[in-house]
Amino acid sequence: MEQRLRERMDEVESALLDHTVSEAPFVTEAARHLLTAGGKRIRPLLVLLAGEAGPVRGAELSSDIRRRLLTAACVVELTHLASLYHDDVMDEADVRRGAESANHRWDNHVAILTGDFLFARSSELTAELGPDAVRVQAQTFAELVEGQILETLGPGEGDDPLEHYLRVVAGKTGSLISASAWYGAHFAGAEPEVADALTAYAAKVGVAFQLSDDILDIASDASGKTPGTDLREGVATLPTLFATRSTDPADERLRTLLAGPISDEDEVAEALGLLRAHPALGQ
Ligand code: GRG
Repeated sequence: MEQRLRERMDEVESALLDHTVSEAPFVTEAARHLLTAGGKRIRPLLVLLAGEAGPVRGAELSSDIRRRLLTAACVVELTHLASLYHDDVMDEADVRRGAESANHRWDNHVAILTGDFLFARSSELTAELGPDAVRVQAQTFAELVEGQILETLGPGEGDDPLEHYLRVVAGKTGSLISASAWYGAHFAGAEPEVADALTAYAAKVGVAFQLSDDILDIASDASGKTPGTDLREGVATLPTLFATRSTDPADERLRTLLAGPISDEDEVAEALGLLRAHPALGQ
């Protein structure tokens, strides 16, 4: 990473620590639990990268623009963080970012309320950025939640499962990644067409990012999560959709296993083995 970007990411890191302080020491501890556990920070990084698309391209940004980009970078990471706390409650996940999830470390009440606290801090910061940012933040949050609700419901009668999956992914992951690009471009003063193009591009990057996350849930235990979460939840993802679309009699056992949530750990391991060896999914 370029030195200038690295320095600004360090500023983001220290601002995130500041924004997670509460007068109640326990709330600070719970809010910083996942913040300090790791995370790639791709959303704040995208804000800063899109912030290079303004008219002063390549030159030093004004202190006012830098301050707004820093604020926006914190907004997106705090929103993301809030969603991770809630997601782990919904998934009953034990591990996040290679650490104990908050629901496992404490309980669901603490995890839900810490997510709310982080989202409140994110909203407070968004207000500093003005009404356009508040509107984008509200729309993004609605899309994120809609994506998550659609995933929980599964495809409706007559819905194409693949189209449903792509709608879920665009909402729960694409929306915040796309908003990150908009914040960066917008606050750097980029032309509206440039900001729109970057926003649309980032929405697609977000979908691709989630596809790869879903593949890692099958293919690897190196993603800081326990593999097979989606199988236990009965959530269809691209790899399981490919496998269940196949009419090959050799896939009958896999289709049976993937018909619903799998609670038996031996069956989770069996389904993971069959998916990893599936010719349509590669090695
Ligand atoms: C309270 C904001 C809020 C939301 C509630 C639970 C919920 C609605 C939405 C869940 C959205 C969600 C967790 C989508 C998955 C997105 C995803 C790909 C997470 C992993 O992102 P990475 O790889 O994680 O960027 P790190 O740990 O690197 O930050």
